[in-house]
Amino acid sequence: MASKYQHQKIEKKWQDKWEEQKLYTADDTSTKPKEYILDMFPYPSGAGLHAGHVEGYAATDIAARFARMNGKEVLHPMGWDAFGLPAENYAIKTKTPPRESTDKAIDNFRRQIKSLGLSYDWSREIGTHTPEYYRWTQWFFLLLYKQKLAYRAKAKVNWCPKDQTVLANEQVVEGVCERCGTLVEQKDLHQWFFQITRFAEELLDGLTTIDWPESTKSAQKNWIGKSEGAEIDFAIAGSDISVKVFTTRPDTLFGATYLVLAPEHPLVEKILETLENAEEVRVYVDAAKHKTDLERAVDSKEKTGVELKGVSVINPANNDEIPVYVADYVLGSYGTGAIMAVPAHDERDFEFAQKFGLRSINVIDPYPIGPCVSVIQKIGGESDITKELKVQSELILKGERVWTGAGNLRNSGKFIGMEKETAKNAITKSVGGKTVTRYRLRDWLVSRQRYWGVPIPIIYCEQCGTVPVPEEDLPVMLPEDVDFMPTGESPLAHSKSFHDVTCPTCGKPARRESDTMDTFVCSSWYYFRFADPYNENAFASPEKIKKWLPVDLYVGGAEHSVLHLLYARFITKVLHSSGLISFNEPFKKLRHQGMILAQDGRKMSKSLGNVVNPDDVVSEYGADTLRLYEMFMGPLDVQKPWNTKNISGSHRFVERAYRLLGQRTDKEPQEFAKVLEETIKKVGEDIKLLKFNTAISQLMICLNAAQDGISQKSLEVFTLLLAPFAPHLAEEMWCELGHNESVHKATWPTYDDNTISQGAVTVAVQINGKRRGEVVISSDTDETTALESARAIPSIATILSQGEPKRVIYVPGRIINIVV
Ligand code: ANZ
Ligand code: ZN
Repeated sequence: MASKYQHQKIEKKWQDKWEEQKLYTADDTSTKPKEYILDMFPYPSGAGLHAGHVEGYAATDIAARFARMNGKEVLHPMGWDAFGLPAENYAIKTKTPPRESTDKAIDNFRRQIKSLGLSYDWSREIGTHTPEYYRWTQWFFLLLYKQKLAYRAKAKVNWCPKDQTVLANEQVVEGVCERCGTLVEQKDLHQWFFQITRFAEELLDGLTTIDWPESTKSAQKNWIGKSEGAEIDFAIAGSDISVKVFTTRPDTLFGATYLVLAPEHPLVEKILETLENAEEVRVYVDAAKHKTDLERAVDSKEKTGVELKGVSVINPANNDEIPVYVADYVLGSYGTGAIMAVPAHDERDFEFAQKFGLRSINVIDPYPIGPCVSVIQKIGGESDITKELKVQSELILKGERVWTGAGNLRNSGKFIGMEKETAKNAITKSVGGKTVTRYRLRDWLVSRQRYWGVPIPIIYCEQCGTVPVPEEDLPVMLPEDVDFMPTGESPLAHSKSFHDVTCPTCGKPARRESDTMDTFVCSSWYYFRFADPYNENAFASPEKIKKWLPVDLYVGGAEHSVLHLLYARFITKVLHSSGLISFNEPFKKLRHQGMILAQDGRKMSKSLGNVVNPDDVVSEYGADTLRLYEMFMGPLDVQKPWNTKNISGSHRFVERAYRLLGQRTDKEPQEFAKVLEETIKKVGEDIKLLKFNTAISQLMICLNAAQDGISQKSLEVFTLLLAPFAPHLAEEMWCELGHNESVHKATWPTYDDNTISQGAVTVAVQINGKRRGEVVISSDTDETTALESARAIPSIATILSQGEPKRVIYVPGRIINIVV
């Protein structure tokens, strides 16, 4: 046994051994219960691994190792989300083909990830940019096409008129092209869509069945944006045309004092020439083209609009003639692209009405303020609060304040006095309206006018029209000899060999679709492929899918709360409804890792020069130290700043644990048994809850308690507990303890509740008299050991790393107060 722990040598040694022994290969034929533990596979950027990657990967690795030690057959794979815009941009800048730069980045990522000693089954590695993989991405496209879930339609895209190219949303910076600064336009082009909206209801329903963070579920719910409302027709005065509006508040129809059309509403174009202010309207409509829906929908923005002079519509409830406006706060893509505006009960309408001097009629008697007013009148007395209430409610009743709450109808003809919810149906019916359910969710636009992506497997033939590439002709290979510099079209359109084909149906010359797919298509199904990565006859066989899926634990960044996680659920639902799989949610349990900030509390970024490179930490302190440090920083899901100073704490822990080998004794102190049992219990429970920071605290307590000597048997147990967190260290110790088989194939220890309940006490830990936490120690623990135990609390460790305590006041069994 070497006296000092040589992490470089030891970590490399075990990594090689593990690989040689195929220790982490998931066995398809195993009869043990399975556990599928998955990380969001990374985009292999040229910048290499980020401290945030390490956090998520270390977390799932602990869960995977723990599951194996608890008798599970674990599938824990890794791969590369390799297509995408950054590689293409890099190619344009440096003239390196995207495949070259991507493969290089992958090699670097793989090297970095391997240096962390993570227990991935590398035999299942996949890359979305390989023909073996993207063949099946194309197959998925065809599956959707056959079910009419993939279709082509015109859609608005960001268009740079100077570069003659389509821009992704992230390439539009404050309305101008990121590359040349030209004002970006919204242009109508033919695009491919996946009809995710058909699954809106199922995507909502499924949320109640999965163990995901509430914030993520609610983000998806809002994105889907279900609302129940009504469509009501407003006749144009003096014509037989009418405008259909969508409203969630038909109960306020009597308060509708004007109507608003979205700038892209077809009626605007149709009646433009007949308007008294045609020119003014045209200028406004053109200006709106430069804004994205997101910019237009911002609530804080001042409302703009133009009246359509010369037209008016009839409010069908009371036959009032009301004016019509075009305004960009109404979106063309939602509802019917037209609204009835009710300033008295809608904030946006109120703001607009104020600006344009439009009427506001209150039609809902504010409840509970309404009854309050009558109570005030009855009592006669007026406190400040009741006075204020009265002022407010009078303003509301005059339509000078918005009331969005409950109440009964006023100013509403025969519906006066009716409760608002009841009135919704009654009024809709009385004006011949239709009750409808609307979703904010839009179909998924999947085509990209880009080179570095999966070719869409479609052929256009003059005779046969749109022809899907026959399955047996897949993959449609991405040509490697193209000029990927930007022009007006997809770069693939310029590759003659790619572009000119014969029609698979009639054999005549035809043209291949030159767009590629959104990379989110690649990542919407990759978790299936890990179950059966070499299958040449299917994206994965039914048996392997049944064996491994769904994913039991999925960990990744919260930035994927919507797009990726929604698309993956959609694809799973498509497979389910096609009868190809038996489950309808891909990820049973999801957790996000919190962002790791730089030491200065800001986001790590190259330009700020505050990025931590995991390679540096691994070479100086070792992978185990880095893993322990990141897991000890705080709860997994919270944001936390890097602190280089604290790394040495984790490093000391590794060295002290290793030294225990030399502290073995036959006469282990009696109390230690209890601490060890407590540690088995606590660490196991915490891992199940992914509370790794507190699990490590407990390991530190146990290590401190072992300083007075530890038996061979106890040290074996301690080593087993250490294994998921510091796999190299534990393996080395296990070997030194005389075992031939890997610690990672050993069984997780059990504990005896009886031992634990003997004499354990909770001691409060204070810093300068302020409570900072507690430790569970035996009632006869001495001061030095108690202080060491207190150091295992992260906040205390941080404080004590700045200087040793001035004084310690210790009352055994009660309190330890540290004066600094
Ligand atoms: C009249 C009304 C009165 C409305 C009232 C609200 C409150 P959600 O709940 O998000 O579905 N709306 C309809 N289509 C719109 C569009 N294309 N662009 C912008 N706004 C639109 O919102 C539905 C409400 O948003 C609808 O109900 C409509 O305003 C507006 F006291 O109609 B409401
Ligand atoms: Zn044809």
